[in-house]
Amino acid sequence: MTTPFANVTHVILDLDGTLINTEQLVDEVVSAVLHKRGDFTASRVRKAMEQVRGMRPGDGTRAVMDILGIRDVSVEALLAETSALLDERWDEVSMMPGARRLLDHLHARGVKTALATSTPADFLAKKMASHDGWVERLSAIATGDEVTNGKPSPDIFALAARRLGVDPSACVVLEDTPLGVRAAKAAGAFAIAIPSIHDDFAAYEDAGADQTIRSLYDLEPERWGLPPFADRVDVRCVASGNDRFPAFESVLPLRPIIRLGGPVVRGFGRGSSTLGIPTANLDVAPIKKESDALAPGIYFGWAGLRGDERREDVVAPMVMSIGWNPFFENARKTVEPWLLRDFGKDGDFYGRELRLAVLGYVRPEANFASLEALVERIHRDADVARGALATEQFERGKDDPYLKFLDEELSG
Ligand code: ADP
Ligand code: RBF
Ligand code: MG
Repeated sequence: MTTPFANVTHVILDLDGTLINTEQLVDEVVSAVLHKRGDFTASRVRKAMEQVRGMRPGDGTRAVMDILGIRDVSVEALLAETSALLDERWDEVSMMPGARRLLDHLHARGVKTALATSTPADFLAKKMASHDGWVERLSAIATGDEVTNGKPSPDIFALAARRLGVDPSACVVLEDTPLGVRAAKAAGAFAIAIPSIHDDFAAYEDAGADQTIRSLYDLEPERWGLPPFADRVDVRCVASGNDRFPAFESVLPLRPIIRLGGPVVRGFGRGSSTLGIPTANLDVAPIKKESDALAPGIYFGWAGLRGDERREDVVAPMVMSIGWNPFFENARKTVEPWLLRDFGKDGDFYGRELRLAVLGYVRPEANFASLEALVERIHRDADVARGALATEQFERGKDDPYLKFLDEELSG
């Protein structure tokens, strides 16, 4: 048994970047508006935006204008400009990976939850218009317009706790921004940081986070005295002759499963050469929605690879990495499956269509002390994947028509 960090009874949730995936959209829209107001470098705007993440829209706009020295327009006018653009696009926003699972779990187990969002109530209604009723299942909502001071002030979390009828010390807060973590700690609550934007973890520690995790998939409610998730399954790993790892490992089945695909492109050119592990990279841009539905991390599933004049279509087990590869500090997100089959002389996939049915989550992306340790862990991931895909639950995933390009043949 792991020792709990705390014994809380209630959960307070930040909205943007924690439950719903708004941060990239807001960054994109606000940055574009800011760039029109001065000759700023992209990195200067990015840094300014970083400093205000988590603030109320008005506070954030004012702060960003101060940082960049924008004076030829009022805060209200700039806010109206960005709001109008965002209102056109809120329907693009989906939930963060693992958010639905968490809300369903807490609701099913009778744990009371509150939303503590910097968003004012009138913005919130527009933002949530395309979401199907989970907001109504929360016990309390505290919005940015209801408090005198926004995050990093503790007011919003104090208000949320009051509405839940408990002291903040009985609450754990889930937050994706350093300012939000700071606010939660100032209120006297526990705080779990879950960075939503590919980010430096140090800022969250500085803000006083009690724990930092890479996504909601890695949340362990029992660590906080809350009921544990019951949906992980233990799989017996296919022996790799490596006794440094236990025989069983738990994986998280994805509900729903995620399907994504596209032509195989060139990656960083180091999979085979540096690691001895070839990974068939997909272009992320055309599959942004599907890949954003997966938290950065390691997954398993089945791959369907389109044949050509010389080669047949194949379906093969796969283990894949999605994210920024902390060990190599990639600047862009990659989606890269390793197909767990030896293709020999047929192993050139470039340009061929690859389709993936992603069935389960194994672990978060990690950094490693050495290349050997990374390689060893990836081989272990493959053992976990083979073990999982041999169970009835996951084996049948290989019959997915999507992997066999049947949908295309049907539609002509
Ligand atoms: P890149 O950086 O271009 O992705 P890698 O060194 O990672 O190059 O090798 C990946 C390429 O190796 C794939 O695009 C594919 O053409 C080939 N390949 C051969 N066997 C496999 C396999 N089992 N899984 C993934 N890719 C493979
Ligand atoms: N890279 C990391 O930096 N950290 C990881 O935890 C990690 N896990 C991986 C797991 C699997 C199953 C695979 C196939 C790759 C993983 N990689 C990881 C990515 C690896 O760095 C990448 O394949 C190479 O950089 C080649 O592009
Ligand atoms: Mg690769």
